[in-house]
Amino acid sequence: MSLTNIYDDIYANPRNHVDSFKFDEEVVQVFTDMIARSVPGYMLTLPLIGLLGSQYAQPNSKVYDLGCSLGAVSLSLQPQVTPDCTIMAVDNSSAMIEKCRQVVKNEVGKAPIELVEADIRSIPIRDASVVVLNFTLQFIAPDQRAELIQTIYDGLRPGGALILSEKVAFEDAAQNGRFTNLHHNFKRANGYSDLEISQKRTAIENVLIADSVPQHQARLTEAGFSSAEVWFQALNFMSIFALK
Ligand code: GEK
Repeated sequence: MSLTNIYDDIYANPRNHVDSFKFDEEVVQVFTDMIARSVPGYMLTLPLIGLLGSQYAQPNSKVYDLGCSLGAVSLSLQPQVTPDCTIMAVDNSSAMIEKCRQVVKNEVGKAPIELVEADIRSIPIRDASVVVLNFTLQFIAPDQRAELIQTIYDGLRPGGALILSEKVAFEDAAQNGRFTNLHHNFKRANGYSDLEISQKRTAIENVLIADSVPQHQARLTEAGFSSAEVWFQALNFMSIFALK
């Protein structure tokens, strides 16, 4: 089954009160369209994560897709890693996991994808060669991020890799403002109205908290990663590749 790409118009009509953003049934229905029109470079990162991941996936190891949503990263990795790997796709939204189950296919000769409905802060990470956090860490409370990164580091085999994609903030306020405007222009160019942009911003402002690239790199180094390089950036969205 392929994903039906339902057009995201969740914030198209004025609301008296804008609730905090949640990955619920309504969002799940439009998720593929929402993320593609909201995150610059998202569609490009997916095959590249498959390519990067396949270089570091070790035989008989686990590959983690943390905050898997509808399984896009898992599906990109599946044909590229050896079939004796197990891909652990984890998300704590039951609506996401339910829909993901309809999308993800396990075929003979390909690495199996195990879907897990759980909070990524509470699952064990063991015997991993590749861990992917594709736009997920930004939804974890900032004071809990270091512990999660440490758990990932500890669960990686030597030579293993973490791919961490995030929306980023800039330490300089003027620079931050310029990139925020650029991102809003990107959304406008993709068909979102000013009302949609503003209501979504209100919904997400206390839910998605962006760190800067130096903050991410310092956290990764502190956890023990020997390198943490930005390998991709589109406006204020980037991805880091960190090696154990
Ligand atoms: C993709 N990686 O398509 N535990 C588990 N899952 C969580 C948690 C948590 N504590 N917090 C948030 N999530 C995907 C896109 S979306 C990014 C990732 C976005 C899940 C949440 O339910 C959602 O599915 C995902 O993280 C974030 O490549 O929408 O900007």
